[in-house]
Amino acid sequence: MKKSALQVARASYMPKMPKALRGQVIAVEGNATQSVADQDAIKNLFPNTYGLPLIEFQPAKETREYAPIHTGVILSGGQAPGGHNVIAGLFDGLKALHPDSKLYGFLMGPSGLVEHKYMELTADIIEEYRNTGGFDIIGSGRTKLETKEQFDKGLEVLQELNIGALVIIGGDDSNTNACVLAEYYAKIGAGVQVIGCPKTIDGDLKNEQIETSFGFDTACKVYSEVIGNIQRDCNSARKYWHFIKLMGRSASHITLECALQTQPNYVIISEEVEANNLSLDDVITRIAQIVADRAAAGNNFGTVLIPEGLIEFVPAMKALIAELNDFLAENAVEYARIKRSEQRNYIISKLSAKNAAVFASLPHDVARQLTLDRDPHGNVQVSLIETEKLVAEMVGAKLKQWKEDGLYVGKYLAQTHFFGYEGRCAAPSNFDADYCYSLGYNAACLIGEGKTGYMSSISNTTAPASEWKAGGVPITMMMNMERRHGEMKPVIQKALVKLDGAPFKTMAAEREIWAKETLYIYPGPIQYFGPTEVCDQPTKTLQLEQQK
Ligand code: FBP
Repeated sequence: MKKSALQVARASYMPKMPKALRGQVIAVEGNATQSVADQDAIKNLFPNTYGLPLIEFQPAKETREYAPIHTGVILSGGQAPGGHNVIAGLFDGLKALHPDSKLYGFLMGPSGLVEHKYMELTADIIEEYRNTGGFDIIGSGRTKLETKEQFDKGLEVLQELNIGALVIIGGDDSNTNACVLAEYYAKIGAGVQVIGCPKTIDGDLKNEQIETSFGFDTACKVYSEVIGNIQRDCNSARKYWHFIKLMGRSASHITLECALQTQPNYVIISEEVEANNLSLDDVITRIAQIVADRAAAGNNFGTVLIPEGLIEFVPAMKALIAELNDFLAENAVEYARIKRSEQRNYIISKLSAKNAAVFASLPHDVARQLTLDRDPHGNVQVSLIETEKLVAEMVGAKLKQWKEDGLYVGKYLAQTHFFGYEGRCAAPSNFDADYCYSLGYNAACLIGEGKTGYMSSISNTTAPASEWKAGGVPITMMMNMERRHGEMKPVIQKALVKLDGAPFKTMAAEREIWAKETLYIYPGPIQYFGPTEVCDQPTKTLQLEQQK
């Protein structure tokens, strides 16, 4: 494969690691843990993996002999920068346990395990992928591992390859499945440990123990670079309003982080919309007012950041989506038989009166996008809903009305953008390169200690990497019961933006002035070589959250 000069130079980057992981480790165990909510239900469902203690690794005083352990690895769900370094760290960690340990990659996500598609990851292959973006080393997929048949089928290939541990690199849903699998293999005495790693650009897999998911840092820096470029263009031509939708599923972490990095004229935070019980019209009115005020000051331009999950948080839309989710799950076969031209009326006829009215009031495209297939975990595919166009058009319609009423004079030309896929496979920032390598290496340590049902955890991440803490968090500790596909299921609780958290409060304290004045920040591209303050800074979200 031909490589760019940067890729060649980057290949030799040695990820920085916590001191504790630089030699052999001992596991220091804390007290028994419990799930964040629904303790009885989760305990019943996970009798073998519930209540395990938190683990922190410390440097070992005496060296120990480890037997070789063959391990499988799966990349699950959406790509996130740094996945290759998790695998590289895991490989190096397993080899440090015993040079005869082998690493197998299951191909194209969890389906590789079920369909017995795999490859051995040798030192030569790993070398090619160190510090690179993407998940192409083994590919990724969204197959949900949830049935006994899938687990048993997977076990066949694990036993055939003499694999004693499986590492699942995924988001909240994939780590939930990792835990279900750990529980099942523990229950049947399969002799396979299962360890999870926190991946997702969305930043919504975090809690007291897991400070951030990998990929969030790089993806936000890539989006912020491009938002900065748009802002500079916007401030040069002074003729467009740019509506920029950002990935992130339900949570607005990416949007909030990008706002902190770039200071746009307005940023919508879905969690705030819900908390304040705002209608879509309230949100549109606020933006139109900012456009009108800036126009009055001679500024017919600006930028608005929109989280891709917005629609789900507008209370009326949320109720509609919840009913649609259940309806489509229960009537999938019948719905599939309805002609496309009749689907809209069919849905309207089946929904409760209130939700049918909301559905009918939506532009046809947006309404249809809400009925598209859910992903395998039952989530609405919000990246397919063109909220940026919806918002830009609705603001335009409101301004037109205000113009007719003599309330607004100004020009309004809108451009829309959606940034998501652009950032998911970027070459990892130094932070993600270091964090991911440590997560993978640490997963090997958890395997060496015989643990199962744990998520690899690296914390104290705003300190220099040498001071990071390494250990494991029982996955059941992060779980609660939620409704999915019409049924109550145990799932890892998604972390949404906290309105009383420092990142939101910092943005909220500044936003009036961002709206009025033009205070754009142009962050520029990620830097890999140079001073620490340019190359090694974690996200503003992490810095503000960890500020004591
Ligand atoms: P994960 O939750 O699997 O990490 O995926 C994140 C994400 O990039 C979301 O931000 C986005 O909504 C979704 O994946 C898009 O899914 P797909 O890759 O299937 O188009």
